[in-house]
Amino acid sequence: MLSLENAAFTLTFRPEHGAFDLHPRGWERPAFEGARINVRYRLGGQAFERLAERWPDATLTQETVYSPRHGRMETLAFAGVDEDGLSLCVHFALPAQHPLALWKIRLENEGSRPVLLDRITLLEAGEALNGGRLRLPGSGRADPAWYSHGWQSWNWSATYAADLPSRRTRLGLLEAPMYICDGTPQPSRPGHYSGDFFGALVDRGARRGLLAGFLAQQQHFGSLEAWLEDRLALRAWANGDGARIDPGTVVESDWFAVQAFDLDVPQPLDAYLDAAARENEVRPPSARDVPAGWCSWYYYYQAVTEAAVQQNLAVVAQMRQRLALDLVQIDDGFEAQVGDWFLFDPAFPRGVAPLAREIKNQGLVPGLWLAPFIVHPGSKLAAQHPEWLLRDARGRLVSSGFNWNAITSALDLTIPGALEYACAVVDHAAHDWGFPYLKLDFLYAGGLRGAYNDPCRSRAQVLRRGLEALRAAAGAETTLLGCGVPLGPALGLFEAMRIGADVAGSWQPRYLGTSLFFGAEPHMPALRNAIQNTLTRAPMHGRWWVNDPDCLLVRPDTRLTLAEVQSLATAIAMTGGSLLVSDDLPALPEERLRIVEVLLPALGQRPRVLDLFDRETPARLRLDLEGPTGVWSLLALFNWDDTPHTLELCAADVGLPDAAYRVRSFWDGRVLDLPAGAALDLGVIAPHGCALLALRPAQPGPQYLGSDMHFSQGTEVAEWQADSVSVRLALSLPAARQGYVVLWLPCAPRSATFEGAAVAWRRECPDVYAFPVHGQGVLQVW
Ligand code: 9PG
Repeated sequence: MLSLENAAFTLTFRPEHGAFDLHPRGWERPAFEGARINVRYRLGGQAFERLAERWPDATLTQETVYSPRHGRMETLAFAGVDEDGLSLCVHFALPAQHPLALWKIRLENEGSRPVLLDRITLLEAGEALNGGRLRLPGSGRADPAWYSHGWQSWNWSATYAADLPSRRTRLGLLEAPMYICDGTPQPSRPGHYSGDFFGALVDRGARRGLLAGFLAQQQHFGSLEAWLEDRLALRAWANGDGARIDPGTVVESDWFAVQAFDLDVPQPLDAYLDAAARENEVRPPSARDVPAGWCSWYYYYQAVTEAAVQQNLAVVAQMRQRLALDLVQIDDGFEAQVGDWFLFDPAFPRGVAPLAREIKNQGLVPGLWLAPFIVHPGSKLAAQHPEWLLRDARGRLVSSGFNWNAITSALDLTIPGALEYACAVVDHAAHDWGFPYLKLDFLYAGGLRGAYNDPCRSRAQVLRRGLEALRAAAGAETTLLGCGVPLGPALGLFEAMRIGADVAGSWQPRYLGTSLFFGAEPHMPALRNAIQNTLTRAPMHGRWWVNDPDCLLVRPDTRLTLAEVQSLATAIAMTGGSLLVSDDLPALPEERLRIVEVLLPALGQRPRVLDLFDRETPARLRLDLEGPTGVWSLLALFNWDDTPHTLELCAADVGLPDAAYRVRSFWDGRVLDLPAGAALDLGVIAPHGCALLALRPAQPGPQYLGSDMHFSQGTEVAEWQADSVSVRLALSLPAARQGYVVLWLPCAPRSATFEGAAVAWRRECPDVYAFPVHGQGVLQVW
């Protein structure tokens, strides 16, 4: 028996059983007891399952090593060779500086015959699985739940309580290649769940949880399976995909990590997220890297034309003094066919390079959509290079899913010509057409199950190499947005990442004019599906990349209610990711344009998702802000029900200290008082609607409460000076933005000027006054 320790865990390894215990510091009991590791492979047509305890002549070494990414680590290595000459080594590592336990497995074929790797199980714990134990703290009020992370950008990610079934697509085989990672089980009964890359098992009674997941997916796609029934169980493995390990070659899993966390700390998953960022050498983005702009897709779809782009470009350019959008992104529809990227649709007779120049000439950034790994069966590419397309072992084309009215194919990226073609497309778009921003879509097609030209690569290795090649082709100077891409292998290669399903002009998914059969589909385009991951993947923003929550739609002629549009605007703005409008801008009425205007500039900050582990769709976001006017908390409270609901707010529910607060509600402009120790009645919130509130601890002197000019209700103020009788404040928004600021004043103002000219104020309610201003300038109140 051997033990390792760091500030977060004690790990005890029992070589005679090939099992280990993991005890999080501060927990009354180990989380895992008797957890197992094993490897499944085939050799000479026979299947083997090797458990660590049955490796003969195993050796144990314990040493301190220095990892360039994770610092000093106490490590334990257990190595042995089996009768077939396959050498196995389990490496445990407890980093001194990070509250994580890490382990990985290395296999070396020291025999004379090739080995086919099926899976490396890094964790198997729970009575139902192996006779070991898996326990969370606080048995008394046990209320277990599982945070299930989806495979690629569009996959529904959510926390399931033990009585909820997983959301699964019912579209079957047509869509399976898009949404199901081969190797990840798809359980549908409540209490049994799966996930990709990482997952978290939590106890909502004890408010503690365990994250289990891989730090990277450069070697294998990782799958997880969890059971929340009478006994908890968890299994996590790396999918070997049957890739061949030739004699003399080595395969190593990505690091597997466990983190114990408290559900109510500000960013519970940070230790894991930061470690994965380090492992993949992510360069952390700053708020300046958050794109704001226009995208052609969700109004024009494939019917986009050169003229449509030009008309919208003209509005973006002409409104810069109000809107500050800087990206104009052309989406799907410019190409002759998906796959034929060098041929153009007749609606783009000059191609796209002249548009890139026109966009640049306006001082804006041109962006272009491409789907370099997927191939339409009707493309010239499919006809000219059938040998580049991925096939199964029987030589049949592998489906990439049904889209563009066809069953699509994928490039086999282990064929040099196919990968070179995909890279040439990206290189050309960036450097010859002149697009410094590329949205690379349908990239999951580079990691499907198939009989690859190179049989020694796993799917994740094929995809990772493909993505690395695209990154190199684009050059470091190009901004890459990943879309439809498995998140793990993309880490460190993309500046921005689509983290959810497509948005649409309806709450539920619809197809052929009805939501009857498709209403419950979790991944299809729908407002509800887009917002889901905007909330549940919010913790990644700023750590792994800039999150792309998909576009904002504000036009009035969709099936969305105003409340739903405000919820979308709130979710996008509060989670800090990119902000792209996708309407026909010239046709937008003023009051809808205003919704876009007040979200800019984007804050770019990551909020707390207060109930990430408490509901399938979180309903409470909190962002703590600080500026010249002091400190305040921005809260978004959503009503995701299909019926109107009254909402109450008390400080404790949102983790704020019990005190008296002044509250301004952004979308309706109400100012309310939240007395200490009391609950505030916010009234009725419409179905799928929200309240966006700024809470400030009540003060005796003059106080800034917010404005109707920026959703943050405070970052618009660049300077603030106040004494008991006067206020001076300077605003820093685009000059052409009009609106009013709201102040709490201990006594009625006697006079007020903006930029030296007298202004007429309005009394909103006792002690609260609104002053008309515009985006830049100084307001003085006596
Ligand atoms: C262009 C679009 C837009 C959009 C992308 C992607 O069949 N499907 O499940 C499916 C999902 C998403 C999707 C298309 C089809 O949209 O997310 O922003 O660029 O491609 O074709």
